[in-house]
Amino acid sequence: MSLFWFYTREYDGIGDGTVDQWTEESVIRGLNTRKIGVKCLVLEETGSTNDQARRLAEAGAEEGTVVLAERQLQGRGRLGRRWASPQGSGLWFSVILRPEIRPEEAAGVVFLSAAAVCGALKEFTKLPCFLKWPNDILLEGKKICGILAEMNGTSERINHIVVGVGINVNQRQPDFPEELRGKAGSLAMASGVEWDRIALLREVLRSLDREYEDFLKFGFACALSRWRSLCGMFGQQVRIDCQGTVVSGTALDVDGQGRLLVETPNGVERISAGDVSLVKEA
Ligand code: BT5
Repeated sequence: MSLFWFYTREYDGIGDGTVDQWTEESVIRGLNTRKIGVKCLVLEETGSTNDQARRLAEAGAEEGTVVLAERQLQGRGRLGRRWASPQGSGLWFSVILRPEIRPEEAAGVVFLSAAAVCGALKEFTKLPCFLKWPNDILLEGKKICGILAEMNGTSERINHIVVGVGINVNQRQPDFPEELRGKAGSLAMASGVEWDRIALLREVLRSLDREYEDFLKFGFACALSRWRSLCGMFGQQVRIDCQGTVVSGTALDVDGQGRLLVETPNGVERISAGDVSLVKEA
């Protein structure tokens, strides 16, 4: 089943001259996680790792299986938007989860994943990354990571959830399509150095493993409290595009179901879905 792809790259100017070894083995060896990363499929190129992971999940792949691609040709975000996934500079991967929870609790997976990735990025880089509702990660006001969680199941039960994570690691501004240049950033752009992508991936997988375990044990409230501690938009002026309707006000908090509470001139509104822009950046 595994398609191994061996990738080597000399570091440009930093590091100790070691090379990235993108193999299943290099990703999961000594990872010491309980679930996340039990198996890893490394692809040179694919349409979308979420689609690959969905196909594997439908064929019975184990919980915690990771699908990673060096380049995505049809990387996507929410509502079918495109996700720029060029070769050699980011981390584009998806994880298969099979939580034994009710479908209405599945939103917890979105929050635990965002908190896990943001926590790992902060820990690994010491850069001031923060969360923007519900699951974007920003650094210096630019989006450096997006997460796309897709559920398969019925109103009664979840078959699987695929959590797709896209992290901009070593891109420079010209690597982004022109329309993203003002709003997309990367760890390298903010820090001036290139990062070891495999080491970062392993940190993220470990963090996901811990947060997932806690979510299964302690529930949505636990994931939300971790998410809150990494959120950088409370108290800020926001503008939320809810598919046509626009809500403007001050972001206050999230409620127990993860809805965003916004103080507006008409009172506090609860937002279930939408695109948030920070009117004044953090
Ligand atoms: C997201 O959607 O932010 C979720 C992105 C998830 C990508 C991962 S990569 C691995 C896995 N496989 C996939 O096919 N997807 C997942 P959304 O909130 O809808 O944001 C999409 C918007 O972000 C686009 O419309 C652009 O404006 C912007 N964007 C696109 N590519 C970007 C990039 N590389 N960095 C920052 N912003 C980007």
